[in-house]
Amino acid sequence: PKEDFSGPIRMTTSDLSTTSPEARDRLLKRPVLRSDEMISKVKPIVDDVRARGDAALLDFALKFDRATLTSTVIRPPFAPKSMQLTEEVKHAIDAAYSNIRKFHAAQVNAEALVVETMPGVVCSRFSRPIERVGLYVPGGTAVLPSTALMLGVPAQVAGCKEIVLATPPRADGSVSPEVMYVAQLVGATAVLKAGGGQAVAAMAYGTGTVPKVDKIFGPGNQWVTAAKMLVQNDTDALVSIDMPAGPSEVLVIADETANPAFVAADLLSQAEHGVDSQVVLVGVALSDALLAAIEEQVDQQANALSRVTILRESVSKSIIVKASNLQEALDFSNDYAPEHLILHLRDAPAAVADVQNAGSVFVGAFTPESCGDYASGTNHTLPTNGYARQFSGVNTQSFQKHITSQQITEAGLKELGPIVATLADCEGLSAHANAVRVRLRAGLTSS
Ligand code: HSO
Ligand code: ZN
Repeated sequence: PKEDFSGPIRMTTSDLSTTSPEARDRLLKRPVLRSDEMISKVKPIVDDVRARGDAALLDFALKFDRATLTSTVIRPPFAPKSMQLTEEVKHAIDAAYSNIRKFHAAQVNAEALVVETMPGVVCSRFSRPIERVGLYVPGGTAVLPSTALMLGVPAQVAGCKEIVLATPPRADGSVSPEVMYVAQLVGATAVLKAGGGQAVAAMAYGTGTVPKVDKIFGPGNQWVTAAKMLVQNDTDALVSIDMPAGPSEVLVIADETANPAFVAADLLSQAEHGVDSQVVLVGVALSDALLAAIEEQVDQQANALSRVTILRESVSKSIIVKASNLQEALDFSNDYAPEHLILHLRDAPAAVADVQNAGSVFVGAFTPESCGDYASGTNHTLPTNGYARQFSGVNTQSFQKHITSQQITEAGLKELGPIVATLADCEGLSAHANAVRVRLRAGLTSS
């Protein structure tokens, strides 16, 4: 059947007061991602890059990006011509960089944590940068210099030595000047002109020209996600990834004080990312009039936006959930665990205390998600698909690892040693007990 492109652009409404627990569970679900299928599709690409290295990358650039490349890696210093921007764009990127840097620099754990757990027993924890990181910056329907900032800035402030920024080349073989400019700002040590699974494979295993990395970050389409999952499970690659990625989402909680135009604009800004974007509005005891005004705004604004075709599809799959009070709305949101949570509430700051699961929270009428997406300072690489229950968004510590250490004095060992020896005896591990007792005996005779 032909799709109807004339009707209003609207979401589907459910009322929690008349929704069964099973139906509520369905509202909380995201569409199923066929990850096994994607992994088997991307595997030949990953294997090919692993086997043939740069030659495979050049072939894939031609096949998938329609770009004829002679080399895949650009090393700094980058040609000024490749980073040419208008003053306005440069100023905007610089301002975003400055805010993101301030917020992420504050997250560097420069000071070691030192705790004397018993007299003479000192435990500490200190951090070190992950030495080599790979940042995937998607290409496709939009250039995403903002993603280059969100991944590059924490890598830079954490002190990573090798920063490989991968992005699909344009058909003329170049990388957008915005992304090149950011690559330079964040101190990228290599720009890899490759996209999809081939970029992930090149960074995971390394090629003749692409440095092998220790951890791969960044959002991407299903190919990128599947390739990240694949290489993460390959002990030969010895590489980790930031988090499982899925389609972008927002959940907006609005009460009667909400401005319908603001609410609609926030829903649409997330819905424009792709046809699979998830957009949820939870209304707190909203009047029919306000609900109708929001729906009217969604339709009106959507029709005036450039990505209306995408919006028509993503909005039609999105939902409005009616809650009778704020607690019910927050419970629903915590169960959904949205990537982004926007609070259009009479007292939005007070509601934050009850947020248990969310990637990032946008508090109050004048805090659009767009600001966090680009320039307020927080990171926009966030857990989707309900993973906000157990994952944090990308942050500076994602680019560090923590090492613990301990130092025990002879007096400290006199206290702690017998405890350890007893526990080792319990486990029947006499060499462990012996490592303590041999010292305690030596200590006794020497003193
Ligand atoms: N909202 C996206 C990030 C982004 N928005 C990039 C605009 N550019 C993450 O869910
Ligand atoms: Zn966005």
